[in-house]
Amino acid sequence: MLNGVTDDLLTLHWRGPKGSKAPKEDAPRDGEDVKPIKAETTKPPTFLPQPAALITAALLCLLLPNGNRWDSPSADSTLPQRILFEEPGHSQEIRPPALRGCCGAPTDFRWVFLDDSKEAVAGRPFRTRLLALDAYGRQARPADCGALRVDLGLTGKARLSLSTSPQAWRLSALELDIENEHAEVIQAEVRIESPNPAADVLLQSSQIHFASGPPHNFVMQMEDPQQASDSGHSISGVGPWPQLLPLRVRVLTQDRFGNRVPFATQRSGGSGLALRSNGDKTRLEMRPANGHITFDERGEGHVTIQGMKPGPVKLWLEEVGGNSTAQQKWDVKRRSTRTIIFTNPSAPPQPSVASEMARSTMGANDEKWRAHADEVKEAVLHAWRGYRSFAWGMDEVQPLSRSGRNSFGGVGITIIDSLTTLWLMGLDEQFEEAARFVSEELDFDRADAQISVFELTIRGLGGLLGAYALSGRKVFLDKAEDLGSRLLPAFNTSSRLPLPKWNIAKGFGDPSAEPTILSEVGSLQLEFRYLAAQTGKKRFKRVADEAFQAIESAGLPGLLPVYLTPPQQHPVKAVASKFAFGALADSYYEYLLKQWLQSPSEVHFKDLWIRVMEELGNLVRPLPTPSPEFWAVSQEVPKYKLIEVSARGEVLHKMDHLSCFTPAMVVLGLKTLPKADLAVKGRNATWWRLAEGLTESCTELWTMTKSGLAPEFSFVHPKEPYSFFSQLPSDGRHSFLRPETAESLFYLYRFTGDEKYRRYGLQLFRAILEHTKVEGGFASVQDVSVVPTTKIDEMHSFVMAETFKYLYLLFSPAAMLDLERFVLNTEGHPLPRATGASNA
Ligand code: DMJ
Repeated sequence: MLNGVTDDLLTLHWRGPKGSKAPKEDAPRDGEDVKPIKAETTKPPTFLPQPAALITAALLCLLLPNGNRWDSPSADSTLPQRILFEEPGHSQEIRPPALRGCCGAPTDFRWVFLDDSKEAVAGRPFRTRLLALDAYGRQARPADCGALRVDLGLTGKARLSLSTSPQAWRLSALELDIENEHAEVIQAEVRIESPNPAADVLLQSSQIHFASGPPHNFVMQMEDPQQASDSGHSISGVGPWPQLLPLRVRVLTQDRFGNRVPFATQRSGGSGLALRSNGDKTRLEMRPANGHITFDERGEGHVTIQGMKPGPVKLWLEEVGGNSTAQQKWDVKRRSTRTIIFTNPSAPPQPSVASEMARSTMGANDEKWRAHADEVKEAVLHAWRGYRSFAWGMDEVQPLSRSGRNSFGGVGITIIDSLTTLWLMGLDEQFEEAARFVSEELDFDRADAQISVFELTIRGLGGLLGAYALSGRKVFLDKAEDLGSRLLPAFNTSSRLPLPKWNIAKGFGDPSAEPTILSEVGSLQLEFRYLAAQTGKKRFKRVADEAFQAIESAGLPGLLPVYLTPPQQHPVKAVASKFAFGALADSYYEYLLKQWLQSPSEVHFKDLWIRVMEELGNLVRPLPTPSPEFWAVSQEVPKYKLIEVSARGEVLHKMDHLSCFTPAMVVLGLKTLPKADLAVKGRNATWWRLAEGLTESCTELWTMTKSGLAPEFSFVHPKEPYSFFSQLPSDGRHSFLRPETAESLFYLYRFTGDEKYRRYGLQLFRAILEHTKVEGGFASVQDVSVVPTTKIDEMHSFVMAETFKYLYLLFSPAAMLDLERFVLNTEGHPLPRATGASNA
């Protein structure tokens, strides 16, 4: 067996048209004086042809003297006819297919199993290559290869891997990556058809043996000889306590897909596993006393434990000895940790760990909403699988055509942007997959394109730093530092406002004469400041602060127009443009508050934010500071709308869905600003009403349409009660499944506990499921007022990064994400908050 392939079963034969002529003796063509790599193919081909030989062949092709390098021979030129293939049972002489090649038409194919991987492993793509050779054993002409139809037949659960296209010939080689989640032997068969109607078909068939992957799951099962019940967490014994109740702990190791896998053989250096606990001998005894587990050949081991008194004990497996990294060892512990509660059956029943958790972390209604949180998790899994199957490594999946697109230079932004969601949802397997991509495949040198500095910061840096903050894994910080360093020169402008786009692979950006977008330069600071704090490299903070100071240097505290002068222009000035809280401005305002939460000693951020809040009323209808008489007659909170004001002061009655982050921001301020700040001018009451009223309108943006999805923006009637127009604007009736309303529902629920926000969230989620779900993920929609919806072939990375994350958090207990500890960047990635800014 070689490379996971049983070579003795490999056969190669032409199935030629009946009665086809015997191939003639081969002879080099005019001007060709080359040696074939391998001329004969009457036997099964040799596996693993040396790459060097292929390169030599390619060079020889290029050096051909008679100019037929990539020229086609004339249509009627005689093709070399020399190959004799065998069919099982009888020999048959067959004419090679009438194709042309660099050095000859493809007449001979080798299917080889080339890869760094030493064997086919369940869960990893196994690389194979199909090589097209001409009659002399040299590389054939790629253009002609393109005309070939290649089919791969696979048995078992094997499939062609996500990134594989059976048409994408490169230098006469086609990569066919095969993957399988099961450890099994599969039959794989390649068929090749030429476009020639008298097509010859080459069949090659082989067996591939997928071995189990490395141990990933560590299963501990209690085998109780005295009928103790194991409910998953809690174990009760029989008879009065203290009773030494010996329990056999059965330990199994499995790969990611649940295939049983012996632990010992998978790790180098002969490491072993030991059972550990947080209890001393007065609480728990083990046999053997050191907890070391001896595994049998099936990968099963045992330790006996005895609880010595009632109460919880944490158990986990620890890797001992061997060469595994600290990270791998930590993973073993993390994956295996389990709490067991030893109970005294004669005493009143003790709460299980789950119910303890429920009590400490779940509100009264959390249990009820858990099923909906699980549904959101399922939706993320669906989206992830779509992306993984059709666009892995690319920026975004195109869920209709089931392909991918690179809208951010091909850095795999969906993977980076999804990390924190996967972590929070406990989708460990998918998180590990994403983490592996970051550590093994993510290469910013390949992102040779002009990419938005803002998007790379909030999605790329934010995603990596959030993953680092949650998981503590250094690889995320290292990659963030790499990305941050590549972005630094974009800030090197005369104004200190960064260029809008930068090529992180080559290190240049087109000097932009376009006005600077406020939100793009005003929401980079959380990420760069956190990066500086974690790496100790002050330059990251410096560039972000200088950009922020450049905005301030325009001399307009409070509301700012959406455009500033271009980055190369100094001094910075505001450009006459509209004032808005939606597109082009949004996250600048959000980051004023959040920078203060990140660094509470820098009160000028808070002061600036309060100033904005003081002016925000100008962009709200009805005005949010009604007279006391108004409140005297109405306790009802108006459905506030955010409108825009042009440079000349005209009101534009239009509300962007993007502006729906505002209620979230306002309640976050209400929960964190010092009480003294909120007591001034009735801010507390006004802002609460504003947040609640705006949330109602944002929800209405969704529920008012036929599909239940929100349009990109809507016009607002210019008179009381300032309702939305029922007719949607022709250029605003699409939906990208944006997250802002879900974001606000999450914050409003978190800070008020009012269950209506969860109900609203469920309505949003149902509309997304019903009208956007397709096989490849969740598609954007062309017109939210038409059902069935016409879908757009795109799924933005923020759908997983934010929309589903906020819905999941909305339906989950508060402990899922502690907002006292974390502040979410504008893409929904949690970054640590400094302590100190909270009025709770
Ligand atoms: C996200 O990338 C971020 O939330 C950003 O701040 C605004 N736009 C999108 C989502 O709509």
